[in-house]
Amino acid sequence: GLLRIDHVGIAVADLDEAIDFYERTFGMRCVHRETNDEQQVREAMLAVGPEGGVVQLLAPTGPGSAIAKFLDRSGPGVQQVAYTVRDVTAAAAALRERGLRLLYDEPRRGTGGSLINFVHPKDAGGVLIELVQPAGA
Ligand code: MC0
Repeated sequence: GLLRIDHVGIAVADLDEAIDFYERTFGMRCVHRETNDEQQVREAMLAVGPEGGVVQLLAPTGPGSAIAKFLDRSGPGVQQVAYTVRDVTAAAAALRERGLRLLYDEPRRGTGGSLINFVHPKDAGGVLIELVQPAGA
């Protein structure tokens, strides 16, 4: 089952500019930065507050990136909602059994060494859903 909202992912064209906007406008704090070559993204995690969740800012590193395609089609905005799970393989299997298309046969590497998979947005009411099994879980 799902444990909690892991993060909300927002596609941006310029990562540094977006970090600056979130920090200065909303007082969020950038707690992590990473480049994920497989996903072709540069990303930053911004903590909402001491007990709040995190917002993930995602910028493309190349034209083949899912984020580049999203920006071309839709412009900047919410690209995904991610949920924390204990076991991403089991969670993916359970959703597949309920008829949803998962994007990967096997989990791939996400932020901070997590394991991730995605539900196709057309099978989830137009929302790209990410499943996140945190590192060490
Ligand atoms: C596409 N569609 C979306 C969407 N992306 N709808 C809602 N949210 C999105 N993010 C819609 C399109 O508008 C289209 O609708 C339909 O889905 C199919 O589009 P498509 O042209 O067939 O598909 P693509 O090529 O745009 O790919 C969509 C897909 C792709 C979700 C398969 O973005 C993907 O593989 N995403 C998973 C990886 C990813 O997002 N990586 C970046 C974050 P119409 O009605 O026009 O047919 S990396 C990350 O998140 C990691 C670092 C982490 O958190 O740990």
